Amino acid sequence: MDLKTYLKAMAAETDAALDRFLPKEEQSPSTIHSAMRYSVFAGGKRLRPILCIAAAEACGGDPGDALPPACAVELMHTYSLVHDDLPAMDDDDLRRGRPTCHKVYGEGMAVLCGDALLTEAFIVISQTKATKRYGAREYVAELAATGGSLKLIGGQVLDLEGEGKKLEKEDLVRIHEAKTAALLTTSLRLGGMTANAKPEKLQALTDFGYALGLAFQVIDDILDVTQSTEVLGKTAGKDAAVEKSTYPSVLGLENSRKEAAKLTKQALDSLEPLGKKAGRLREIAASLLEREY
Ligand code: GRG
Repeated sequence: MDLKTYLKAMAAETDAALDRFLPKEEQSPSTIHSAMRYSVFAGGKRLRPILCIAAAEACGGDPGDALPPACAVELMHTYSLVHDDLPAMDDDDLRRGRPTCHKVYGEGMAVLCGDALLTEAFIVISQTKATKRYGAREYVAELAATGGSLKLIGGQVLDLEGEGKKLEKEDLVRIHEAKTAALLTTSLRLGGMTANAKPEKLQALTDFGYALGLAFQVIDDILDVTQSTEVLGKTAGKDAAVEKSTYPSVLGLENSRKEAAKLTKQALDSLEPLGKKAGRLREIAASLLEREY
């Protein structure tokens, strides 16, 4: 299967599983279930679930077993986007090509929607099949650590406190290793865990996720200044408008491109211990460097 077909197929598998896991829209109180489904099925790339499934395959596992954690990381990701878009945070009107959750359902409902998606992530991950090394306790602990104040929330705090300030590259790394890289890393590790991966393999996935996550964020910052709102499905040029320090504003555009390439190479090198089975992860990493949205 070529990469394009694989990405489409795994995104479709994830969507079908999310549809099964999430409460139906008609389920009372329907407003919250409608808001949850509106935000989840808004056309995201499903990168984190795909990385989870591909990591399971890279460790010799069954992609079907990786679906609960794949859905759980997408639910956590979607919650973070819904909350990040709120007026009290980034105050965005557009996400995944549609009006943001609070624009459609109101701020109170968007807060609850994010809370419900985060909680649902734990309901879903608790259904992951146990292997010899890992059970519900390990899966839940892994996801919880990523959502907590040392990772996603902590990164968001640094991000909020950095607004309007001139940050150094090291500050950007500190923010994005806690946000973007942390969730990508956990997506990969959870996939590896469903394949009963040995600690050395999980370490390789951790190193890969760290470098890939930072590369993904550098590219995200580049696209914010080089792409249109239509292509991105979110407001382009937003970072500069709110005086947020980004890789292009700190390093310049050309050096940011070099940084993304360097981090992608670092990510690819980290996959060495996984051998040939990690071919799909290699393809995904290389394709992300070329992405246009
Ligand atoms: C708890 C409010 C709160 C925040 C946690 C992760 C995070 C911190 C906030 C998310 C907001 C954000 C813009 C993070 C940067 C990560 C990023 C590049 C998100 C976009 O990911 P894509 O491109 O989005 O994979 P799709 O829509 O394709 O899923």
